[in-house]
Amino acid sequence: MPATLAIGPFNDAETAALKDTFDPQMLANPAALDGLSAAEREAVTALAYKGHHGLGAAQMDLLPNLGLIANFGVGYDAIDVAAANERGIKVTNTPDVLNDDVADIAVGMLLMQQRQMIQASDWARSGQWKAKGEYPLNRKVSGRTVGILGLGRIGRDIADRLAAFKMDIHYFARSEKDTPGWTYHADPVSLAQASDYLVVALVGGPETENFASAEVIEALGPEGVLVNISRGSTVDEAALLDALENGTLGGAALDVFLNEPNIDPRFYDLPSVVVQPHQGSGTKETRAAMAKLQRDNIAAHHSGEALLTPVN
Ligand code: 8YV
Repeated sequence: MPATLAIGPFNDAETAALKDTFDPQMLANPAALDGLSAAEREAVTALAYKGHHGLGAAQMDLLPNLGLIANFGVGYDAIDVAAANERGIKVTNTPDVLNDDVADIAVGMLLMQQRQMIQASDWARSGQWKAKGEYPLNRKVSGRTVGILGLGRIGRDIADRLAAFKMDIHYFARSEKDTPGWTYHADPVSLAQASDYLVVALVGGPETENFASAEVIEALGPEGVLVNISRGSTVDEAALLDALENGTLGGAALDVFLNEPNIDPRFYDLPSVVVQPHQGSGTKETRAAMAKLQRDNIAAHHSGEALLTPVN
């Protein structure tokens, strides 16, 4: 079989399945490519990729016979697809199988933020419930207005869930969708103005960088909450931190950040922020499905069949 290489922080189950199927060399990150011999690099025709380190032209040039980069994840902003195109390298991702989990965590984080579930849990555990009585009142979530910034597959699943919370659904997308009863906004600032909550569900990459801008954050306002399950790059993080610190934004619930996992420590000092360690797709069931889809794409490539989920 042609050689497969695996790069990234694959867990034990993912590693075992990759080894069973393709017996790849396993590298921790793209920088480790430098440690391979020329013969090892030349043998590689498919790459199983996981993680958020950049994979660009320089790394692709170290693998002159590479035909496929199979990404573990729906977002492939770490991979330079233009550079892959120039070299005739196909790229695949793992769409759809993670929609439910990511939508679940977006809704869960919103509830955690508005119902102050972390602080309320501490209140009970620390004895304050017994000593001081009932927890201070927080905010009602059902029936409010939510803006979904990016109505792709995951954005739509989030909207469907929040519709069941009797919310008024507003959204921004590149074009208006067939969504009776939901309100389209061509401008993210107008979306934020209309919304109590803004859920960022954009794809990552240069086109969406800082899309949730300082103006969008300001328009959401002092009672507003920003939820981000997409990529840290989609939100102007400096403006977000300033707005949270000076109270011009009410709160945030974030699964993604710039510079993960070395996130800005200012987030830890803000009680109005729910912080999650980029675990949107992180269930055993979904990660197994993502890993299988990645392997199926590699198997299809090696046997000359059509790729299941190509992105280029
Ligand atoms: C990551 C994700 O793939 O699918 C995505 O785009 O962000 C995640 O599911 C996961 O963190 C593994 O790197």
